[in-house]
Amino acid sequence: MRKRLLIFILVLIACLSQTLAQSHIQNLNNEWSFCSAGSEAWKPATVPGCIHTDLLKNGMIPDPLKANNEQEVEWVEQSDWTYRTFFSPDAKLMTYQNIYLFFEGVDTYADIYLNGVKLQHCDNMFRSWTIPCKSLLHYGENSLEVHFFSATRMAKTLYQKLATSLPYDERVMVRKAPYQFGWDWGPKQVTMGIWKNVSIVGWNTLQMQNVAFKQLHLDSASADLQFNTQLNSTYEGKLSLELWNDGTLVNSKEFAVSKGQSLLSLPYHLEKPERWWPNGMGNPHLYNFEIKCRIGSKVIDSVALRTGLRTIELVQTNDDAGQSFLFRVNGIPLFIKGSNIIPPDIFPSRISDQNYAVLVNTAKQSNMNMLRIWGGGFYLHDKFFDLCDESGIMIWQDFMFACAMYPGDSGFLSNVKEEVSQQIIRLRNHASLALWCGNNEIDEGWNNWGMQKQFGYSATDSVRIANDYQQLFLKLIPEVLHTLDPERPYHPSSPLNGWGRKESMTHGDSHYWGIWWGDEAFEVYNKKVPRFMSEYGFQGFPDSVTIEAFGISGDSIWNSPALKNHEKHPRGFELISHAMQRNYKEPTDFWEYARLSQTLQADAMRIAIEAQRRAKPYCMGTLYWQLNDCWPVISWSTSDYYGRWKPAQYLVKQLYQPCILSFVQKNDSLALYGISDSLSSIDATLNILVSSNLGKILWSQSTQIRLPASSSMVLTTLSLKKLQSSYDSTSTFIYASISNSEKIIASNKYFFCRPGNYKQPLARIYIKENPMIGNRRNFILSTDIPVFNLWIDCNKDELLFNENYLDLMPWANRSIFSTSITSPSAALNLHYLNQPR
Ligand code: BMA
Repeated sequence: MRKRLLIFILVLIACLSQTLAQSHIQNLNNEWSFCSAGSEAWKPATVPGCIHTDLLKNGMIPDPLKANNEQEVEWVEQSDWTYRTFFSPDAKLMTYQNIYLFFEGVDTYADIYLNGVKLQHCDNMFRSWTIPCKSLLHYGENSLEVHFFSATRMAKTLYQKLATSLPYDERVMVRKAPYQFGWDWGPKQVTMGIWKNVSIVGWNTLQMQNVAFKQLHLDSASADLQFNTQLNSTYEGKLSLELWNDGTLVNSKEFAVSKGQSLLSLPYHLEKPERWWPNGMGNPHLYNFEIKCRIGSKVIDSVALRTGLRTIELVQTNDDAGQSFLFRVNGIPLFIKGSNIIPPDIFPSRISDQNYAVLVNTAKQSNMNMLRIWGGGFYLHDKFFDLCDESGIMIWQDFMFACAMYPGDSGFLSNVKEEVSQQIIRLRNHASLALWCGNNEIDEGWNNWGMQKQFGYSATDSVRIANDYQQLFLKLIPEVLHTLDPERPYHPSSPLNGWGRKESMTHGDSHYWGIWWGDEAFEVYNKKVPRFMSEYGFQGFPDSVTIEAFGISGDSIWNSPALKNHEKHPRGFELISHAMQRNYKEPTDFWEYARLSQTLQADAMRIAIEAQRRAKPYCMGTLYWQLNDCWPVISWSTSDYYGRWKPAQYLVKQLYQPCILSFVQKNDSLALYGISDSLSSIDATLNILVSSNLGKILWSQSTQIRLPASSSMVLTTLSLKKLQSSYDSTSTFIYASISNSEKIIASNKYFFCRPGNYKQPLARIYIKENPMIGNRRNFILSTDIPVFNLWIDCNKDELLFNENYLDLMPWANRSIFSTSITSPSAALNLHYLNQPR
């Protein structure tokens, strides 16, 4: 009796003090278990998580990423699963007038039960679910259950109901990460589970929702900002809204509100704002704003908002050549250097903050200023966008639709409408968010891939499917954007034109896949230069340690099923071999082949990136395919699933430097270009020489040059004919560098022959190790004769360097650092182009 009285008094006190108090959040991620639907064999589960990772942790399935286990675990996605937790609400929580369950993400088809009562049906992985639950909640133990239904089966059932089937498969029916249904770089793992946080929230009086930040005006002198919030209120009367900037109150305003929803806004004028600049252009300055809602002296709710001030425009204007596609940041046209990214794991719930940090850091270290989040994955976690804000990495965000036609019925559209609204609200305050894009390659697919013929659509079918496309990407999404994020540019589909059309080289953005899919020579990149290259690339094998993680067994690696399963492109091995035969001698040894494929990938990237940068300002951006992987695999990635950099990643870092040199052959002459993204002009000495493969300088020339700000220009032109008649084509090369009094700014080389034919004598390379600086090792590299594509690895030790895959000349030592924590003693291995054995 006394105990009850005590509880009553405590609750009463809590009630009185809660009437005007901030909300209360109780985390419900703990103590979950799972079982196969209908069974009672409960096993411990992790939330956020998914069925595959839970089964794996409980030793109930083999690792789906290894060998051919992908196929072996297929039964998991065909089954239904139940998740359950028991929790006792905090005494404080129970005193609130309004209480709801908040599921940040449920993958995908599920029913949610509280104390045995079904509260919510979920059908979209990309939505969060807010579920009022006060009437069902009680003191002491409550049960929360989530019943999952196989998304594979749901997709099939829904697909079968279609009057006309859609290209290419069932995945389009479900709002779930498309790549989990299998891709040409990823396994098929259609998982399910509670993939984001779960909590229970109590609130009284009012809640601020959907805080939006607008820049009404911004230049270097001043900024006019506006902070809008929706108010959900059970209170009627006066309140004040306050804006705090870095802990200082900068504005406040009184409002009289009534019960229900209202919209409040607060302006802020700022003198001499510090602007946010992309990587390579300046500091990505962020402001720490906070909006507080106060009644009398009490703060009822507050929302923190960290963001940067900048303008980003997408300029798509008609010109003599066609139509531009360029980003202007803070008024300055910016050449975009970046890549596409795919989800960093096949199971999104196990992507850690650290994984995102590695990804964004790789982009930053590689001198990138933009990443495109491709539309076949999922909308990445908040942490990723925070890191991009901090690192000056702009984001091109696709909505999650890729390479297929989607349904257009009202149920599907209203589900998508809620999905895109939530995602726009979640992401729109990020300084890094530069562009919304409707989808990946759907317009191109419909118009160029022969879908209509392949599926035998009648004229009526075609019109209906095309109409559904328009409803979604030309009406629904732009309308939602118009209401929720009107200032940000929207591009309905990437690319603007398919690569088979000539307009793809003159108008808008382009995905050029003639190299790779079309089996064309790398040199074709020199001709196929669009206004903005948003996809292109070539595969390379990952590091040997990653290949071993495929789970290869048996004597012959080539015949290992695990190897075959870890190349998902139907013609992958064949296309790599073709390119190898065109440029090098194809090795028979597997490991040599793997290494040479990396060289090949880097060669392709070099030719493409140099061509696109030379063509500035005709071409104003390059986003290669692809930065990362979602499992250990042979793919187009430049850094693999484990974050190991392939040679191409180090090369991209060099090619994306603000200033580079590039040789290009034009008929009988050889032009040397200087390309600069710097905002001021560069005065430097240009040294150009012909050297023998033993390092004997046969000819040289030195001149002063001025490279204007943000330019691409021919610095010098040499007669190829003359050079070719004077020097042996397989044992000499041209080398150019520009330097100022402090350092070499840029360098590059030109072979008179295919790189595979260059005669490389055996080099003596010296490595001198200096004392460690913190946990970084410092090496001085020198050589007796020129070597190219020098690759330094650390004998299976996890070692990343600030520079690697470099050309080392006998006349210039190089100092490099390790950038990862490593054992101080691990020995280095060296490889270089055409190394004699
Ligand atoms: C692009 C992408 C992906 C694909 C890649 C490589 O077109 O949009 O769909 O993985 O090509 O084939």
